[in-house]
Amino acid sequence: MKTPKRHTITAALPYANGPLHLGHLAGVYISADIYARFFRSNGEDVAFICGSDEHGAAITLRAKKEGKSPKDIVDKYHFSNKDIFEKLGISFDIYDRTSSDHHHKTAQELFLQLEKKGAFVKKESEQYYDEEYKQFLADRYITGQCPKCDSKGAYGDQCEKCGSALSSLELINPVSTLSGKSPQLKSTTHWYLPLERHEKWLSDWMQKGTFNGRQVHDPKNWKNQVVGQCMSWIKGGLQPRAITRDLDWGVNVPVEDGEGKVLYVWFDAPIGYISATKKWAEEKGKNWEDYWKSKDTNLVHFLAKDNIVFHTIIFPAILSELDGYILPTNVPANEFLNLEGEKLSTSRNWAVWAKDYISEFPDQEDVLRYVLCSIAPENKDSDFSWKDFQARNNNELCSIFGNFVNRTLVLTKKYYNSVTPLRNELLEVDVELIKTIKKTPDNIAKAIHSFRFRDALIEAMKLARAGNKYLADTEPWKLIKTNPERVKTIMNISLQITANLAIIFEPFMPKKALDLAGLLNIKLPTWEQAGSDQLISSHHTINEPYILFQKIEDEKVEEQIEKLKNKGQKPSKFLPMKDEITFDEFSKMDLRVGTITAAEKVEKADKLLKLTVDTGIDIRTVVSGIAEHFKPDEVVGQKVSILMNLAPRKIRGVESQGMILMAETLEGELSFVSPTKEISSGNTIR
Ligand code: B3M
Ligand code: ZN
Repeated sequence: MKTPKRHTITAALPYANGPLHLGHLAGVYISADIYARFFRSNGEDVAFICGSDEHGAAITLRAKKEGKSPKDIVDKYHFSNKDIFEKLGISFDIYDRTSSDHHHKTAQELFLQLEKKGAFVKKESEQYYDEEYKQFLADRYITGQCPKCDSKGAYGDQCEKCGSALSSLELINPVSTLSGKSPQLKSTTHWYLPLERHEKWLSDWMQKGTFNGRQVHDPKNWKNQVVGQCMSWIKGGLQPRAITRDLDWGVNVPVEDGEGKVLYVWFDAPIGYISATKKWAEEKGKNWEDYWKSKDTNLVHFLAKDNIVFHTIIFPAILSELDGYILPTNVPANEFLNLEGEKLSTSRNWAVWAKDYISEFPDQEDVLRYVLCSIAPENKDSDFSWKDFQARNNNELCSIFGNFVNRTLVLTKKYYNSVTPLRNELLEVDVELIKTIKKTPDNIAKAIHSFRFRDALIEAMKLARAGNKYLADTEPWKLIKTNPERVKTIMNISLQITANLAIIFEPFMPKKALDLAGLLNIKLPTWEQAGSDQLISSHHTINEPYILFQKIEDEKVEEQIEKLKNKGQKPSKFLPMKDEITFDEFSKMDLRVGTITAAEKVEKADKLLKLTVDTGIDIRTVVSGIAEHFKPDEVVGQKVSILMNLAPRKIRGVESQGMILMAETLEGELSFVSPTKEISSGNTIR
């Protein structure tokens, strides 16, 4: 099947609750950007759509943890993530946000259309409820064991381990993430998408690429793991999925009995692609419907494997119920990127943050793009290591690409005062090389059309290698003395290759491609011109050469590895690191030196000691869970660190005023945190 000439390219909307790391980039955004840039360079009509996913329990939980409002959280990460994408040259046509009014409006309109059509069923059912927090436990508010893969820590809507979409009632040993207790069941009404109605057509669409009797995509072009995951779901029997939640942050359910409820984040987030397209089209004076309702549009969703079912089952089911919408032509989901041989983990800080890379490797954004594309987890999980990063930069970008370009430019300057020489009669080696120039763009295009971006990059690199080999074999620096006419031909062809490199590398390394065009003193040609051996005319003057790629020294990568090892905590040895706090938040804590002056056991509580503490400014009672480790008379006289301004709490009938700091190992061993020299009670700890 031929790819149409209009493209709606979406990249999964990152949750605006945390910063971007290399896993996000390699998993979704680099491939999506290459794809979008490639079609733009081909002069085709592209809408490259993304934005922040600003709803859902991931956001509200984060806000709660940080004592902020959800709005504070999404504002912070929306703008910082947008900025990172720009710096990395990710060329979204729009980076929208789902908390915007226009998105809410579109999501509500589509909900109402579906509701009117009878695409939902409404039913009352029992849902988990946290009595202590007086809240229903949607999605991430509840965790437990995954019923599909048995791993612990699956969420109420999804297991991140095996990618299964779940309903909270399926979780084994569910626990509320608010109170840490087992939840109660309580009755509530929700709207459901009856997925079982969609089983038949989804299965045909997925396996044969047909929809309503029409061939809409080529199933051979879909990744096995995507079809596999989706089919195993369908074969397991699709269940109705609730698309509303009892939460107060999100898109309100726009019907009378929807009060106090919002749309499920996975219902409104993909609609974010549509609302963003509308906004963009409006600003550009285009018709948004062309991008979502025209059969001539190639709709492609880029995402990582944990988002597959939402884009191959749930969103298509929604689209199929709406009038005139097309279905995705492909969902080329990537697997995961590991880091130095271990699973990436944001909670353990085992990650390379995009903003750190940008500040520590200035002007080397394209190197990161190059490396992440080279190792993209296209069909299986892959690994990023700093040593490999260095090797790819030094041995490929510097020694091959950069070396070839630099020799070409420097020799042109030296021999011809930077003016492109006219070429003479071609030899066999020249003819062969020109053939390579001609076929390279097609090879790249073929790979990109089938979402093999790694192969596409290898094909592009082959031309740089061929150029480098050409110069090494023909040795113009020697020939210049014996056969200067021959050197003119060699340098002319080398300049043509250099211009081709600028075009074919643009999707992968957009800034370097522009730099290269600048060095050649040409406007960056489009893909249609790629493959030509006449891009630079004779007598054209090129610009002053400079080095395009810098070597990365051993110390620089050692530093990165060290940094990672120091901040990243290896699995299971320690508790995961908590989220960042501000200095202000830290300075709110009033910590002081105190002395325990009396201690006794709390009745009927094995773990608790009631301590009397002289804090220098008062004498107070603190209840502390240390009774299994220390006898009362052992601790009298002990200097301690005490958190003074913690709100008083009643523990087993005793009011505790403050908290004693203890160092604790994972095995549960306890030790007091006290000054190492004589400091009297009342002095501050900062
Ligand atoms: N925000 C999930 C994620 O970041 C989600 C993607 C939405 S795409 C419509 O993994
Ligand atoms: Zn699982």
